[in-house]
Amino acid sequence: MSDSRVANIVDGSARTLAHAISQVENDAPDAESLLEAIYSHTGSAYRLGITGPPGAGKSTLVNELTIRYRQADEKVGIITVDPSSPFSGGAILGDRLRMGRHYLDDQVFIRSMATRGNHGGLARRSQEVGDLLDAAGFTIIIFETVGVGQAELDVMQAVDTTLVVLVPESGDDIQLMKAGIIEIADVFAINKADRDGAGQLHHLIDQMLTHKEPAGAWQTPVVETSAARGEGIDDLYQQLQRHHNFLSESGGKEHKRLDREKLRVQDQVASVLAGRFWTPERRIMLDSLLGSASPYQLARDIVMAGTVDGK
Ligand SMILES: Nc1nc2c(ncn2[C@@H]2O[C@H](COP(=O)(O)OP(=O)(O)OP(=O)(O)O)[C@@H](O)[C@H]2O)c(=O)[nH]1
Ligand SMILES: [Mg+2]
Repeated sequence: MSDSRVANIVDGSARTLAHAISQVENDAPDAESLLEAIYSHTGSAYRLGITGPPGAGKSTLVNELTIRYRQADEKVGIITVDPSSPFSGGAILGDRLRMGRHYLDDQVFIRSMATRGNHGGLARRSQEVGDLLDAAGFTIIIFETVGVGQAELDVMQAVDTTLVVLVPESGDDIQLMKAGIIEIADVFAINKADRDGAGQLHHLIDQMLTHKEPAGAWQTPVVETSAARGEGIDDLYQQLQRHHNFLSESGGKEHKRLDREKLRVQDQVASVLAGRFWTPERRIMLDSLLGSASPYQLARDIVMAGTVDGK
């Protein structure tokens, strides 16, 4: 059924790809068979996640980096994940302006993805959308997501390299979100370095990094950029390439890919088991017992009842 769609995606049809992404986003019934069918075409793309506070200049950086990736003849897929927006399907107007020229380039695919308030499924969906782009031949897949909260951490589970973008004023925030942010960043960019305070923040991050558990031999670099002026971007680009090479050479890329697959298998098993478990009888049982004991007790009772039935 999905054979021609698979062929279209692999052949680079933007329309089929866009439609397939919507299906994944909406948990459409045949999304799973499509993902299964494209699986053998995945595994080669490099996935880069970019996160940071609202307005830090993430999209401006994505635009600049995309110029470099295109010069290196990479095919670039850009997914903007907006954890606060229920809307999707097209990028917002501002980004259209910032990434204007790439909209005309058929080797660049830009799309925004809504989260529909479903944090749990965000990591999985980001991976799946990444797989679709991977199968479509995109060699670099960039996920941009705003903030540094749980939703962003979920998205960052789906990538090889995490770039955290801060601005000179982020000093106070970073103290608060310490652990998380230091933990997930493979590369830091202090953007808007044309403003005061970049040096202080740089120093603060360096200090915090001295306490970070090293991930193999990787030392997290901190790069000062001014995306709006196009400054520091070459350095940033090189640090990202360096991390990509590091991952490829150390086996870390394959390790991350397998980790992602492991989560997928676990997800899948949980959903198959839940699907089997919730027979009409058990649903009725749940409804009739609700409120009679704690949810924990009820869960045990319902599972035990199943065991007694020999199921
Ligand atoms: N001064 C200065 N302004 C910048 C710099 N980079 C981006 N900006 C401006 O900051 C604003 C926000 O830039 P975006 O690239 O949209 O930031 P963003 O992080 O993608 O924003 P959200 O996706 O809305 O969180 C725009 O007006 C940019 O022109 C910079 O290096 N210096
Ligand atoms: Mg943006």
